[in-house]
Amino acid sequence: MLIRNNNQGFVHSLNSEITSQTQYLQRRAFMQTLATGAAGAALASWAGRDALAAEAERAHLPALKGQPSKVSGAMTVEAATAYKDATSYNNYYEFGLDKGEPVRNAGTLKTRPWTVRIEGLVQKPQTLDIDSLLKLSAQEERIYRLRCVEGWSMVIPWVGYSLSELLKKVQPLSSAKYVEFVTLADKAQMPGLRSGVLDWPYTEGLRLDEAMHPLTLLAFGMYGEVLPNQNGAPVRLVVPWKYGFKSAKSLVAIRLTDKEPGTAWNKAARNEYGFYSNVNPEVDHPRWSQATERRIGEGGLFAKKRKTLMFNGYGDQVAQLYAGMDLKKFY
Ligand SMILES: Nc1nc2c(c(=O)[nH]1)N[C@H]1C(S)=C(S)[C@@H](COP(=O)(O)O)O[C@H]1N2
Ligand SMILES: [Mo]
Repeated sequence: MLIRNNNQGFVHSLNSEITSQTQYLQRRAFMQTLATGAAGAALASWAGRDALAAEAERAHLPALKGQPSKVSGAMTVEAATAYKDATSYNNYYEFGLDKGEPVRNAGTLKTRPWTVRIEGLVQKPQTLDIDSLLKLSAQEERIYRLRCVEGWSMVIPWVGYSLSELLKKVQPLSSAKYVEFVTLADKAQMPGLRSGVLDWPYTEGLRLDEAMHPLTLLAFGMYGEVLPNQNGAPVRLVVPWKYGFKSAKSLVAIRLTDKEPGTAWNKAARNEYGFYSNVNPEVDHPRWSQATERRIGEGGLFAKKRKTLMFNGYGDQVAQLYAGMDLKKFY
């Protein structure tokens, strides 16, 4: 990423301790009540108008199953980042380069109608309407850490299902080795496209086995609600053991290929952002260390930093994908 050493984000986090885990749990309880049909009672006990608006929005998101993730190791026991921080401190360059810009600018993103093409080296290519994609598999909630390459992290309860569920349905050909993710690039909706920082559309890529790993999530919601635009509505990728930029927002195509696809950040700075981009405290970014991170929401500028964990703490689940690979060379 660009070095953007302004303190804007920490100002946000200082002011927003109010929306927290508690409020998140209230929202979830409210959603579960909705699912059981006792919406009226829940509304009475919940912050009225806000809840009504949110309810209309959430209608797009199938009710969560009561069970937490089945994927072993997917949940972290750490407290979720405050909702307000996670939705107002964002990287989404299509809506501006500063962390506070996406929340202000992403209102112009139109998330319906929306289609996602699944194409390339598959038996059954298809173009799916977002609402069909949403219902393709059971949604579940997964609390993942997200570690940004710039040195901060968050803990977010995502809602979605494993990308592998979709890939299995389209049946990759044996020649398919990689998956390329293409995101929306529409000048009419995205003021950030005027910037030449990246080569639009923002694209990302994974090796097929990484894409098929159960931790790799196709996310439609967070904190029990549909994704806010600035977080990548209506559908994004979340790859928790890689730096945040691999988690491409607002996907329009998923393309299976036989060659390693180019990625937006690798094209912008080849020696700084590799294809793999696994979180690795031992491999410094050429311009800064990756050994520690600041958890957004933790006490602002003077909070103690946390040690960054290998594979962002998901090593037990994913380390075997890289057995025998030199992770300094394949950074
Ligand atoms: N299309 C698109 N996707 C993107 C980005 C972007 O600029 N454009 N930024 C990435 C980066 S650098 C990070 S850290 C995460 C941030 O996700 P969040 O805002 O939901 O925390 O989104 C990633 N996905
Ligand atoms: Mo990032």
